[in-house]
Amino acid sequence: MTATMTVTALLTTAQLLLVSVTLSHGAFSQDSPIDLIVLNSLENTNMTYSTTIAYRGILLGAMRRLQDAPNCFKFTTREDDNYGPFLVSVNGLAGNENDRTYWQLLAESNGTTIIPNVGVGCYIPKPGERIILKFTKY
Ligand code: B12
Repeated sequence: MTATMTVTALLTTAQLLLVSVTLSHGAFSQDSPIDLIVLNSLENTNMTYSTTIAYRGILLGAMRRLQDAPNCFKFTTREDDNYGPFLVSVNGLAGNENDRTYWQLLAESNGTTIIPNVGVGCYIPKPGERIILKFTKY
């Protein structure tokens, strides 16, 4: 009788722990697919890549995974003391202060496009969101 009660108590504790971990960590989620569009607005060219984003993962992680996969996506960043990684070049094309060009980060979902107020090292894409890296002028 006592042994049964102890086992029941232990099981209940374990279940509570699992529920608490699930609530705080959002279950044991799998990576979600996202599209990454590389858009050169000055030459009117674009390329679409598919990659995955970890649960609540940063965009930079998805970009690194894509870069490590056998496709043509390449990028470089420069570390900024205050804001983290600044996206310098994509597929060999770099922004340039003289030409006032840069890679802008955009995110599109349900037909609405936003300009995130953080860079690739901080932005957390939502599942299904389309990320646009747009070569443009400022
Ligand atoms: C000018 C400016 C830009 C210019 C910088 C180029 C230039 N030569 O002027 C351009 C247009 C390229 C730019 C781009 C972006 N910017 Co900006 N930018 C600014 C701004 C208005 C002034 C920066 C400045 O000149 N400081 C004075 C100089 C002397 O200091 P500095 O340290 O040398 O400045 C450099 C850094 O700030 C860097 N920089 C500028 N923006 C960003 C963004 C990120 C993520 C990083 C890592 C570095 C960085 O470029 C500056 C010149 O070299 C600040 C807001 C502010 N009032 O500070 C926002 C600001 C820094 N930018 C911001 C953002 C979000 C971006 C973008 C990510 C926007 C987007 N969605 O595309 C992109 C960067 C994309 C990428 N390629 O990684 C945010 C950063 C917040 C954060 N916590 O990440 C700020 C604070 C504005 C905001 N929304 O609140 N930006």
